Amino acid sequence: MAAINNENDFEKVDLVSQDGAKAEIYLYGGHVASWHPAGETEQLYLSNKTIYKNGTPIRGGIPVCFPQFNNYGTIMKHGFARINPWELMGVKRTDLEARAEFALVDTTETQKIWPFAFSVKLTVTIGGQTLRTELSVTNNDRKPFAFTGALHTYLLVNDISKMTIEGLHKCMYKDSVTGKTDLVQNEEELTIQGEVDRVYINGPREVTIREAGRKLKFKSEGFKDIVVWNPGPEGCKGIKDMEPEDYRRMVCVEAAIVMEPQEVPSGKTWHGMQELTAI
Ligand code: TA6
Repeated sequence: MAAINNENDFEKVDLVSQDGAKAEIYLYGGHVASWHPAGETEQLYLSNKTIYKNGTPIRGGIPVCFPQFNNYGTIMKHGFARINPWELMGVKRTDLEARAEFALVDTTETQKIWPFAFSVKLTVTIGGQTLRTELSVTNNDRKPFAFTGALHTYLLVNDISKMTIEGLHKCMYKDSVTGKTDLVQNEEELTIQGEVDRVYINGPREVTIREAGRKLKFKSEGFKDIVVWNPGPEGCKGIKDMEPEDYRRMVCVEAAIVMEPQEVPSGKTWHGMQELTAI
């Protein structure tokens, strides 16, 4: 069911809906690497310098960060979901949508890092102008657990200096560059000049990414926070799997759980969703 990509030998699913929307999802990381809304061009940034190697996360697309966001916890940065193989559970097509489901469950290796029995389901749905990514986390353990995480979405932009993000006015955020907390965004619209790394705490359910001739609506549910990240020129030079100028053509806007870990009692399931719509 999953086609082999010959360039890098990582298995991926090429999802196509009846109206021509397309997505590519690697089993490695359960990683959405490409999305074209129906009749439109690529909307996700994927680095040309991505290293397709076990143990290294794919740079771009939508890495799934689980069970840890960045260093908010005790295990490796952004958790292990993005560097582990997921299983393809099925692909479905209706008149309106195409959908693929992936699963990641605990192994002896993950148990050594994070001692819990879990199953995570990722559902990727495309159709028309929308890409929906749903994540559900089930606790199969006898004890409760808590996790942080994100759908670390790299959006492709034409020119970062001309892009704005609307919907974050008056929102409270932590500046991860300076470490300052309890800040409030006074600007009506967020523009990116230099390095930006912010966690909007209990962020809005909807923001809009706007460029000349293009608008992308970002919606989320279940994920309490929103992260906005661009490494800026200096930061980008230090990232070995990005071109030095790539900060100009990407911005990460991420449905995330950062500041308050999500608890999942034994036997229960948490659900979260992120939806992008090109307008
Ligand atoms: O989501 C933003 C962030 O946590 C930044 O602090 C930055 O480190 C970025 O993720 C990328 O992390 P990575 O481990 O993929 O290089």
